[in-house]
Amino acid sequence: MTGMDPRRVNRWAAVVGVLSALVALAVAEAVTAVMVLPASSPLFAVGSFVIDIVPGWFKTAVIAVFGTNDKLALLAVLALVVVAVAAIVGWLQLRRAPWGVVLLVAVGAFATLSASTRADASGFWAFPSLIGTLAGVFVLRAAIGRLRAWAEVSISPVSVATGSAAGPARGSAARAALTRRRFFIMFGATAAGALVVGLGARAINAGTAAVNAVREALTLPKATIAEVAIPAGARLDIPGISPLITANADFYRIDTALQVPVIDASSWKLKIFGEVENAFEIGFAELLALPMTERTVTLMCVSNEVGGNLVGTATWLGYPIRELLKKANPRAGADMVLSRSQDGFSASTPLSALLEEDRAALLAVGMNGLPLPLEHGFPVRMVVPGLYGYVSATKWVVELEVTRFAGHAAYWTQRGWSDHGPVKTSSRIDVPASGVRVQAGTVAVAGVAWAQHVGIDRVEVRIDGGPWQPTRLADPISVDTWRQWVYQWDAQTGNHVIEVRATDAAGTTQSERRVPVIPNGSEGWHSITVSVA
Ligand SMILES: Nc1nc2c(c(=O)[nH]1)N[C@H]1C(S)=C(S)[C@@H](COP(=O)(O)O)O[C@H]1N2
Ligand SMILES: [Mo]
Repeated sequence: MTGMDPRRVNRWAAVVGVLSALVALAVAEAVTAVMVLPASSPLFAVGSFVIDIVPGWFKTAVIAVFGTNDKLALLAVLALVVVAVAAIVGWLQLRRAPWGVVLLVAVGAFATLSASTRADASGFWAFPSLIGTLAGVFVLRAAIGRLRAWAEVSISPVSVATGSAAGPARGSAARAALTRRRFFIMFGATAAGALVVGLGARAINAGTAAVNAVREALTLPKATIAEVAIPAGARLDIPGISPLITANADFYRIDTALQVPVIDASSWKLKIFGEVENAFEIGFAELLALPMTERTVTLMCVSNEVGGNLVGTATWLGYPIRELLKKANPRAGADMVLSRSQDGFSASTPLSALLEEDRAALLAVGMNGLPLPLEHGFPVRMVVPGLYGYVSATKWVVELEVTRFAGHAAYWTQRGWSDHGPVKTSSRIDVPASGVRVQAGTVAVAGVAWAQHVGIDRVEVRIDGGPWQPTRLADPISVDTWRQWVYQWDAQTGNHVIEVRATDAAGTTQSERRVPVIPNGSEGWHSITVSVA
């Protein structure tokens, strides 16, 4: 390895620029895949942005030339622009550092802005471009550093400087070979990694986008048995209180899925089998053709700490699991239904709870008027009022096996959680937030309380360990939903502790003793501290 032609160094710098763009895009695709938001990927966001800003006559001209391949043409042009700009980024970083980084960050900022200003964007849409840009900058700086090390050793006439003959020249050749090798190892490993991650993530995102398109085109049937209209008195108008119905986007999400299962509804099937007389399968279209029931139900996670937010209420549309089980006709002795999801999660639900005539255990397809969001189980999940999610609410459900508790366990029950998971009566203070400062005078202390399938009877609060005070309860939707409550507190100056406790319709009052979430749910009174000025 002797003297290195500066033009060759420039070419490699340009290639390094392209490598950093590749890394940025691959990482962005991966983040997009993890977030299950295919449209937030930078190439598509920028592409959509371009479509929005080009003038109509230009669009018409492009369509005239490329016909239905217009989108492909746009993406090809974008790719060319990316390669060209990336080459400049690499060259700038080598010859005019840090301007390469500056240009890359500027392009990244543009992509971030394009993604986060899409009509349907949420704050999350900025993440793929942001994190991708950071990764690109990291690789750009590291790889240009190695290129520089290689070029410097190869160009500088070490033998002349030291004045000695063959020895140092050989040493310099060896150093040149080493720095060259180090550059190519880094380059090769990074390029290969980016290709694998990028293409893999792109495939996942394409699959997600396809299923999203199907989901969005889906019209759910109307419920035959509709939820009774939500009573006007069920909502208290208090700023900061949990909304009576949790929006899908705000609904807590708990699952073991690293990658949200993406299921093509048309090939979805539910198998009902095990200790039954009549095992059978049902497909999505068949399910939608059955008379649907609508129910507003509060769902909750056993891992919810006292005062936590792993709880939400939605209006679910689905078919009663009871009817499917009746058709399958369980044999005597069976006492559990082991439901399994596409991704290997399982839950053990008491057969009796699923068969109860007045418990709306649903095979749900709709959530708050829309097909289930992918994260919440599209196309079909279970919802069973009164039981924690881990023993009842299987998302992406594909199997119901009728079996027995004796000798069979489910995903979490194999890991130390209780076989049975009835929801414990709980209450939470939403406002004021703990630790805040409020003005002396009348302060609304408010929140929610729930005792699914039993119902809430009363909620009380007490200040600084004083006597329990009744709160005003909003009207119930049903025993399966939480109830808002409020207490108008005459707040006096100083620091105060406020506690809440609920009593359910069976007469059981929440106990003060704190119990950890494992094995069957937290217990204890939620308390907050506020300072009154
Ligand atoms: N397939 C699958 N379904 C699942 C889980 C899971 O990990 N995988 N978690 C369960 C748990 S523990 C809870 S609390 C609920 C949460 O449902 P959500 O994410 O729609 O709020 O889903 C249940 N269903
Ligand atoms: Mo859970």
